[in-house]
Amino acid sequence: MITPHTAGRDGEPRQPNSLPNSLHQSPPESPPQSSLFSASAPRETGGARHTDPRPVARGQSLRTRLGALTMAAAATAAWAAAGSAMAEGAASMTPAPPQTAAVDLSPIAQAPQPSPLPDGWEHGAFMEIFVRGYQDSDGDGIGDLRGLISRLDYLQALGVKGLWLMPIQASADHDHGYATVDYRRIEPQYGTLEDFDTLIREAHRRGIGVVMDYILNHSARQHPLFTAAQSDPRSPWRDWFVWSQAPLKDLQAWTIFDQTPWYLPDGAAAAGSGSGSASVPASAPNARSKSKPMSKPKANAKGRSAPTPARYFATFGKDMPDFNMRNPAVVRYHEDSLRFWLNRGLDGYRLDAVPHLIENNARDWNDQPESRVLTGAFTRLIKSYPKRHVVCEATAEPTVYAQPDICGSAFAFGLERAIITAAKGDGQASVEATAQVAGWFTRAPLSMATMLSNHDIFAGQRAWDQFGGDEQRYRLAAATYLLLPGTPFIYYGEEIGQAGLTDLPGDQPLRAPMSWTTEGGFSSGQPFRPLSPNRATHNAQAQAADPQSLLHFYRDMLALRNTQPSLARGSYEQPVAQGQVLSFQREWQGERTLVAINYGQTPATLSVPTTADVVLRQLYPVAAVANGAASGSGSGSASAITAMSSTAVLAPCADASSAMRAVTASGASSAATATAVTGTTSVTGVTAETAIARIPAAPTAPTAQAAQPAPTVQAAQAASLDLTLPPLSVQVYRLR
Ligand SMILES: [Ca+2]
Ligand SMILES: [Ca+2]
Repeated sequence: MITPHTAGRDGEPRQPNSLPNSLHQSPPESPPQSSLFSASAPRETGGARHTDPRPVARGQSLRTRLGALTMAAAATAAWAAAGSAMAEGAASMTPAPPQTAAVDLSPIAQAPQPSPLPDGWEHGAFMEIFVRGYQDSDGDGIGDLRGLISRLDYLQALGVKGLWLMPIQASADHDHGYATVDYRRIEPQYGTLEDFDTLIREAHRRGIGVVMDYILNHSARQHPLFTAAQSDPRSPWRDWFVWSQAPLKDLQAWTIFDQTPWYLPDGAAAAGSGSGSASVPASAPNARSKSKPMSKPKANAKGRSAPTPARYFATFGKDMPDFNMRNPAVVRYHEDSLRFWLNRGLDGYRLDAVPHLIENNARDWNDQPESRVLTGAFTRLIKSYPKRHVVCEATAEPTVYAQPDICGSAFAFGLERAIITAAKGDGQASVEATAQVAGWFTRAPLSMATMLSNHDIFAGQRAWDQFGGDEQRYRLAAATYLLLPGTPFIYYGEEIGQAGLTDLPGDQPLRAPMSWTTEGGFSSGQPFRPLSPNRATHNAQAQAADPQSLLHFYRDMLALRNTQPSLARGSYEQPVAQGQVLSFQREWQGERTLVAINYGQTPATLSVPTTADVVLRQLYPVAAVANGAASGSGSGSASAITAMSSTAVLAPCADASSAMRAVTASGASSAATATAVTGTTSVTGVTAETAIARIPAAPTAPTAQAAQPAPTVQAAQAASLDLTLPPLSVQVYRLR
């Protein structure tokens, strides 16, 4: 989604016909598709043959006065048809829609495209990348695919396992890319299909998957099909979009994002003055509106002069007209276009704005049941390819869209605000937010996508700006979402604390060029947008050289995810919110980890329910003893666990021997075999010793554990760990 007020603001009409026709290269696995090479579309094949066979449903779809029951009946009919279209293979499709010289509309069959990625790759952290702002390779000031390819080593070193590319298909807006003009062409400013293929290959070589945005709901106003549709009501593509000839007063009930979604097309003033002759070419600017109006019965469209000009429907503002997703031809076109990229090895999609696919009336336009059904069908198509991932943008009901029958994953909108509020540490607000964070994944699918912020201002400013440059609290927020369940999406530059811009409209402050060096390092030419104001201190090069940097902190967190499967894909258990302290445990195939975060300014002691005889191994912070830099206390040291009765106390200590002394001095039961040994852990190449202590079983615990009925064993052997957490700290343990 892109917020309407900024959409397409610099969207000068493009000239799609003038673009290099590089798309006329089928992937090697695809069967020859001669229709790809059609130079032009035979006009006579258009019109009625491709008219939506469900005029009743379509005609009713936007009528504001119809009751919900009528809507439901119409929708059922519509979705019986659409569903069968989704179920069909491309090869068995009904005749292809007429071609236009400007865009490839040909059917695309599924070509087997195995994935070289490891199972479960999608549980690793992703990076959301705005290609325009990432790295320019040729000095034109605009980021491109070759630039991104040159930064794959950086991304691999950071530990990301997936990339989400904001739209890279040809678009009209010259910025965010959500106004698509060709779904099967790379944005020329970004490169070519060959560059895309290279990107996929090079990413895969580094164990990184690539998903990209796909905008189902709308195209650009400059999309050739829309320009044809708006200029001729009898265009074969008229019904690919949503129209109404209802009087304006009847449309006033519609308000989406504080504005009307109904717009007059270009040249609308002349509507109704043309000849209406069947011989009028598609491009005739004065063609009379003869289309079946979306909100009027078919019988009203008999060639009489229309009382009002038809308006098109556009959820996200006039520059991005909604597709008519009740038209099976539109659905098929998207199916084919999705396959186009999957056949080339793409690893999945971020599906944009899916609750907006279908509208029913002025009240029922958001998250309609039909949108869920359709989204689920697209997801199934994508996942019919091996190891493909789908993540949806569904602000309405993210947890619902994350269900396997719809998207499987969806962004956890709302969680980001709770995390940031908790981490800001501001009194009661922080306490309440901590509880919200702790409870989130008790109610939400663990497959959700998490983040701190993204390219949309509705999801907040860049994290740096939200924290006012408080890097310590920034780290707590990062640790929270990088260690919680879900697939985390880091917003490019977040890992170096890149600041947003000021004095720019809309979302633009969020999308500055990536800060690679003190000078910027983004382009040898004039960047398309000002560079981030804090690049002198917060750039990738400087932070890579500083082990204490935010970048290294992100690397550490991702290394934990990448080395502890429980943190990447494990369960979510024993959440505790105790004031400004959060803790939870994760478990995967017998591996159990414990995360504890103190958002408070003062030390905290956290009682963590666990079982007796547990072994804790500190994974983070990594002890510094291996480097001979051990300190006797603080978050950088190892910890020892002491046992007193059934309560274990975790106290910082420098190394294993002091851990042992601490255990002994604590008065642990002499009968118990309290032990402390040194262990070795390797995190991102940092090898360090950590202290491991065994908590002896509580004296009262039954000795014949296996003989006890499970419920009582659990109760009898319950113990608790009292973790001592320094202010503003993160601790991660492995429990065994
Ligand atoms: Ca460039
Ligand atoms: Ca829509």
